Amino acid sequence: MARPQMMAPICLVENHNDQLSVNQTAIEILDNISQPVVVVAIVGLYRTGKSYLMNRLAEQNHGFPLGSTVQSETKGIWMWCVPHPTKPNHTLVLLDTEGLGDVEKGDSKNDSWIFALAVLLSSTFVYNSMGTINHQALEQLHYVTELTELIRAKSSPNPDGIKNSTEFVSFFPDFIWAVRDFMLELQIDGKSITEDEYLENALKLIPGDNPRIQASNLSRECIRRFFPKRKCFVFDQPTHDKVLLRKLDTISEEQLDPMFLEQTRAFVSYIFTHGKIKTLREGIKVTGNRLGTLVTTYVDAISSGTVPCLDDAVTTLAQRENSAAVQKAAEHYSEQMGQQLRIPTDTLQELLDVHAACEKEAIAVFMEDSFKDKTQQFQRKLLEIIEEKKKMFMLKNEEASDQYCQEELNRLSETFVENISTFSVPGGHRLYMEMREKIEDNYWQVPRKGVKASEVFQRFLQSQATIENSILKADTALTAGEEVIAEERAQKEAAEKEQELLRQKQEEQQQLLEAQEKSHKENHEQLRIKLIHERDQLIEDHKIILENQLQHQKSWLEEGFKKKSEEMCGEIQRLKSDIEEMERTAAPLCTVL
Ligand SMILES: Nc1nc2c(ncn2[C@@H]2O[C@H](COP(=O)(O)OP(=O)(O)OP(=O)(O)O)[C@@H](O)[C@H]2O)c(=O)[nH]1
Ligand SMILES: [Mg+2]
Repeated sequence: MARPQMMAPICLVENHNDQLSVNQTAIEILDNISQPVVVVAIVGLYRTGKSYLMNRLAEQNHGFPLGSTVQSETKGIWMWCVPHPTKPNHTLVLLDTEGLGDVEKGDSKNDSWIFALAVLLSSTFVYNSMGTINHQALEQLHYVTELTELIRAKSSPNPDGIKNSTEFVSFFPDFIWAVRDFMLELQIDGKSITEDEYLENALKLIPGDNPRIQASNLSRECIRRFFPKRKCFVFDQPTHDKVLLRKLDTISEEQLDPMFLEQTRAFVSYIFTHGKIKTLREGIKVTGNRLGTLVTTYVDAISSGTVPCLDDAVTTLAQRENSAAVQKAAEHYSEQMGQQLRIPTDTLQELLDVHAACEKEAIAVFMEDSFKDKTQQFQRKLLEIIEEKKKMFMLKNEEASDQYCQEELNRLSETFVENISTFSVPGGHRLYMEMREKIEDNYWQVPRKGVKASEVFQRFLQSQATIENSILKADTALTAGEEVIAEERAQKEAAEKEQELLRQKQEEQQQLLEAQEKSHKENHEQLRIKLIHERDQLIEDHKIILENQLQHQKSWLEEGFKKKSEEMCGEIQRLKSDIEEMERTAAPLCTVL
């Protein structure tokens, strides 16, 4: 497994002349990471210590460059992949974004896109701000209210009327608000509160019609709706020395305020312990290379003027990975057949049994790596390839058997054939027959002759027919009657052998059919299990959404917003019936392979 080795961050999404584009070098780095990724993105106003905090997560002083002037330092989205410090075989991907709201920048639309991309790409989303969580801070977070226009969950609108944004919770990251240079005491009405309580309190809707209140309320509502898992960290000023403050990346830990150090450590440790693997809907875990595909798909959508859509991105992922899964599974089949098959096999059944075992494994390999193969087009492709390969192995098996049988028969009949002329004497036919039967006996004792054993011997007998006949004719010791009997016997025997061969062929045909039947069942079974699993994941997603909606409804009621809570009834009802419907379909239908 490729171990991520990045000495320094690299730009992932470039922002040039108000145009977003993907940096291919960064995508190549991601392409080489097959480990699951925990993705932490930080977003917030410019010049608020974001890059500094990300460097702490990389456990480095340097990395993401800090700016010491008021001009913003970071442009676009920067990426740093490091081995996850506490989860073996996981990669921690840090995404540092350019500061929002920089007056020197022209188009503020890009701010919204950077905000949306950070949400789409991360599993932990850190919103960074200075001072306190007040009206102003919430107004500045208006980007969150634009998400409904900037992100789509499904490519087509939901027919049953479940809002696009309702589904956000099933793929949105956990939310952390980092409050820097926090000067207040964590208290409400003289009572100590936790950081999380501070955040939750700040997110309570404020009654009133004032447009500013309404604006900040909208941010509050969106944060609560889209990010059910929320956390808050407050930080003291790193130091009170203004000069040191401007060059935090150059000073040692002892020069930092101990309180700030402790808060930073708590933040870092929380993310290392609780930062989840980036997961798309239906439990699809994101690896480095998947993340690369996501970035490319989303940024392509943005630059072509469309809205990034989760479902489309998943489809792109699935197409790419399912093709690779077919390839991998087919190779696995060939490799296993090569290893397990002892050619020539004794019987066709022996080959078919090995084939069945290898095919089963190959399908399992495919199932493991594939997803959302809705019409089973990839699985069908795999089966076609395996069928072709099986035919090739059968052919090889026949050739090997044919060759081996012929060699053995040649060896056993060598002297017999060389001395064939010695049978053209009186009594020669009896001798000839005795010798030939002896060869036949010996031939049948040779082990592992394989599927062509009878056919090869039959060929030998056929080649002997004229010889036998002339020996018979030349045998003056036989009466005419005896000659006729011998001739008839020879013909009868040949016909019987022919019949036997035919029977063997029919039997093999039957075995092939049965094997096909078995393989069909196996495919169906594995597919059924997979589909049930996918359906369960879907139900799980819906339950999370429902749970979140119910939670919401409850809190609106508690906070006295009865109308808001009532407005949610319709959607909640639809979600419930969706879930019931899915649970009723005990086994999802799969198209016949
Ligand atoms: N007051 C204060 N300054 C900080 C803090 N953290 C970092 N700084 C200083 O603030 C300046 C900007 O830090 P950065 O980490 O580059 O801030 P940023 O948010 O990444 O800035 P942009 O990338 O330009 O948006 C540097 O001089 C840092 O030394 C903090 O917690 N409080
Ligand atoms: Mg920065």
